[in-house]
Amino acid sequence: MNPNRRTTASTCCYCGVGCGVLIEHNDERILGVQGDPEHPANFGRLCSKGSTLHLTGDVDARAQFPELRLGKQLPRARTDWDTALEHAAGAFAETIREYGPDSVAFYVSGQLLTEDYYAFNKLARALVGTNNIDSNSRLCMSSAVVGYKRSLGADAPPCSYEDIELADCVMIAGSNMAYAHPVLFRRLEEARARRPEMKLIVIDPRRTDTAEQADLHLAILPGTDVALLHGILHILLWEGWVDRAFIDAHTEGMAELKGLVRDYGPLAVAQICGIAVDDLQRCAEWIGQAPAFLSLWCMGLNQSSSGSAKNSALINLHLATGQIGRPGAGPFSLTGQPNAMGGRETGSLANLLPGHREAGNPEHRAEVAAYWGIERLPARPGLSAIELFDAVREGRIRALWIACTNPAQSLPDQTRVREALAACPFVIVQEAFSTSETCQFADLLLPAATWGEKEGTVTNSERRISHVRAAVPAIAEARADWDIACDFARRLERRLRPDASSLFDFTSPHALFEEYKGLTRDRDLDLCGIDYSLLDRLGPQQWPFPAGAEQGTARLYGNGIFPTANGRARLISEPYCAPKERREARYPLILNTGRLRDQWHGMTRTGTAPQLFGHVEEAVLGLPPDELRRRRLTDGQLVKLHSRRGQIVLPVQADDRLRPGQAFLPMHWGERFLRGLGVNVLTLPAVDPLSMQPELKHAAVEVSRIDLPWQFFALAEGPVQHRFDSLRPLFDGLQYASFSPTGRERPALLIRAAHDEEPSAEWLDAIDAHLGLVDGPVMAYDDPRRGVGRRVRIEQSRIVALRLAGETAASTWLRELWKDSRADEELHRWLLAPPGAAPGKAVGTFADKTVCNCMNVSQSRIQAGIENGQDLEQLKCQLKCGTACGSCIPEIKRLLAQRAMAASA
Ligand SMILES: Nc1nc2c(c(=O)[nH]1)N[C@H]1C(S)=C(S)[C@@H](COP(=O)(O)OP(=O)(O)OC[C@H]3O[C@@H](n4cnc5c(=O)[nH]c(N)nc54)[C@H](O)[C@@H]3O)O[C@H]1N2
Ligand SMILES: Nc1nc2c(c(=O)[nH]1)N[C@H]1C(S)=C(S)[C@@H](COP(=O)(O)OP(=O)(O)OC[C@H]3O[C@@H](n4cnc5c(=O)[nH]c(N)nc54)[C@H](O)[C@@H]3O)O[C@H]1N2
Ligand code: SF4
Ligand SMILES: [Mo]
Repeated sequence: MNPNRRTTASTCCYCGVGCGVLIEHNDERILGVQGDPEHPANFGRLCSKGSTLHLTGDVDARAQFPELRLGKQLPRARTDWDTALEHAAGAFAETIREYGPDSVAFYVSGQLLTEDYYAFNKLARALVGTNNIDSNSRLCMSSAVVGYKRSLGADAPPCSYEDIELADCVMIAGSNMAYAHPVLFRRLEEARARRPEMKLIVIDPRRTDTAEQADLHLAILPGTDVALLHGILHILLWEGWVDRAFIDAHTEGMAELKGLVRDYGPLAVAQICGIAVDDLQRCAEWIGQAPAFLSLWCMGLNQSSSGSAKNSALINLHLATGQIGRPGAGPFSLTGQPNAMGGRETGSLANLLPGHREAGNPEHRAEVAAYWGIERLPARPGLSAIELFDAVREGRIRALWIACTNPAQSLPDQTRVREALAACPFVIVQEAFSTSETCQFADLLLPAATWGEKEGTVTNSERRISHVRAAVPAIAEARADWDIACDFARRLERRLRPDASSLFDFTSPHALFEEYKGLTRDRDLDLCGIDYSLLDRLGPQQWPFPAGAEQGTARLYGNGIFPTANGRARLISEPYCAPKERREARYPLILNTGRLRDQWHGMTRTGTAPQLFGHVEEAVLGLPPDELRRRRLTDGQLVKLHSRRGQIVLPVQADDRLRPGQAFLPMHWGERFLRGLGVNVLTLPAVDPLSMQPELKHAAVEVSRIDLPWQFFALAEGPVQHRFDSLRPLFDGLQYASFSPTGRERPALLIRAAHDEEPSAEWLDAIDAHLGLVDGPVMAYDDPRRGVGRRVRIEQSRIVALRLAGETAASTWLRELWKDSRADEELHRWLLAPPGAAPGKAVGTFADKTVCNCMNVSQSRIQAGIENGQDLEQLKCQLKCGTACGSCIPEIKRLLAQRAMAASA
């Protein structure tokens, strides 16, 4: 036992629930994670991602040293911080002098801490003098920002998590909370178990695990939310289920809105949305009659060309029924990233300024300039993410700083994004993991400290600020984001304003926080009463928390007064508009993209933990069974998935939770894990006109069968990230290749590939060399005439590496042997047998999935238990599934329900 083992309270670095974690560590390393029982977001719970944090972040995948290249054709070479930042400051200063301040831009992230955000924002606006600072929150929360501001006057989610438990009717729209906000979903499940009368409505085109738990699931046609929400309001008005007194006293715009929703009668709406009139009616009734009505929403509403209208239409329902400012009531937007809220508060979107101010408002600019002690802030509007990358592509932006986001994976229309990144004269990437797709475009790579290594604050979905604490020192030469930004800023100051005193004399994140908070004074989010020591004393706090306050604010607008000019909330009238792309003959399917339970975005972190691939192992396109049949496709078959903008090759799988005409692909797969430019090569850059948020959930696509007779399969234990790095580029020439870490106890890399013809023998030799399949205890079989080859490496009577080329029929069977540490006679016999069927029992197309990640329980074992008549409690008792983090419980319930359905049919 290491005597230095101790615990540091911090937060989870994934989703916006903002759970508290207790990090167990010694002086150098993180050893374990537990939920913090004292943290008011999770009270000790963690989901499958949070509870495996200590298993992620393989040092081999980390960016460790600054790296610089002095020409696009050259490789980057390791350098020191001084050289790196001097070079950067020189390049920025030169670009600014020659082309003006708007020729540089910063693209930052909702995963930065508030202090990091503030430093970058001040750097861009005060020092460089540009509003070109935008964040990946543009892809995430910007429609919610517009929604709140337009309707309520300020960007403030008015509710608390507790309200989810207190509501009588909860409506979840465009959110797969069971996967994306699991700990909150757990709280909702527990509340419903205590109060079964509580109603749950889910609006999602897919029957997700979240929808599966609903009392009413409205599987609307994608993109039709505005019509649906207006249809609900139409019924509320018609039936008199509105709060007249509240409307009269606290809102404006009802006359116009009434005129608009008159046209959204139940029949028309049911038809637009593709749902039953009765379901629409029931939905309105439950909302209208609920003593307390709360709605939760996320990317299904925000990531849309009518994202702002969807937000407004939803908030309209709350204003019309007076369901806001009371316990258990209100429009509650779920934030995606851990500190998307902090980004909004510090004004780190092109159109914002710190303290919920507007960059386009001259008074706001003057206030911030005065606070910073500079003459003025730039008046020219900054560019939002999509426009920003267009400007880079067109050469209007010539120096780009990217921090804590992976645009070469996450932005829509990757072909264009990559043209931009390749064309930009100077790209800085400030990254914790050198494996992100964007790193390949970096002229300067700056290694960033990350989770467990950095200090600051974050704000979660319920406006609650937590103190994020470092447990261990940053790896190698990595530095905290705020520190890098400030160091660079001081060097740039010496070039741009040599005579002035520094604006960046910060020596700690706390100093940044203290300066930042002054900009919130007397604003709606006033958090002047908070400092780090208060958070350490009282725990995480909700803003507003003005100076002198004793505690934070759980609920806003209890008095019916809104932060608008006349104190009234606004009912917004926006008609329904169809999404930008529609189904048509050439592209008859709508591609929806979203989250998996156990992966995080581009998977730089979660992708280092083999056990997080147990639930879903590889990129697979989900299609409704009918669509598969119509195209004569079967499970596991490779297809070409194409849109107007690009294509990828991957296997298909029947998914009966999708309606006809729809397809679903997880958003996580980028170029590293799947050959091609990833899911976003297909998506379109159309944006919402107000929020500028792109439509990431609605692209017209088609699938076509692709025949790739030459197949490849390999599995090798050992240093997974090293193997990944050396092998991945070798597969660039193939039409299909997919990579996944696997193995809980013995980590291994798994590769599947296919091509239309047999690659060269030299290519295969190179692969074998990397896999350790050339010499030593390697058994081989080659049939060059048939193009079939097999290699298996056996050490201490166990398979440690294997490779099949030409034909892969035995792959699943071999994998089982590997997993069970068997290398018996049967293996030897098979190895020498001619090509053909694999030995052993018949196995499914896809590997058996691990439903319960904590206790390592597979779907087949759960299904066997269900066949034996076990219910949830018995399954928990016998198999232990669902007894730790609980993230798998919705899925187990679904499997139980499926069985019950099958039995009654
Ligand atoms: N496991 C996991 N959790 C995460 C993340 C992660 O990467 N992994 N990321 C975090 C982040 S940054 C975010 S933003 C959140 C996202 O959280 P969510 O928004 O809940 O997740 P998504 O899966 O992107 O999309 C939610 C649902 O929107 C539905 N949808 C698609 N089109 C429409 C439509 O037109 N109308 C409606 N009503 N629904 C539609 C999809 O079918 C999908 O089920 O998750 C956060 N939590
Ligand atoms: N098709 C499709 N595309 C989508 C979405 C979708 O639903 N569908 N969702 C969109 C949404 S909502 C979001 S939020 C975006 C997310 O998109 P990204 O922001 O690109 O996602 P991440 O992979 O989380 O990128 C964060 C990067 O920061 C690095 N990093 C981690 N910690 C630190 C740190 O402390 N400092 C620094 N400097 N770097 C760090 C990580 O290694 C990672 O590469 O994706 C968007 N793209
Ligand atoms: S719900 Fe899961 S991913 Fe989100 S903050 Fe909590 S532990 Fe982390
Ligand atoms: Mo997000």
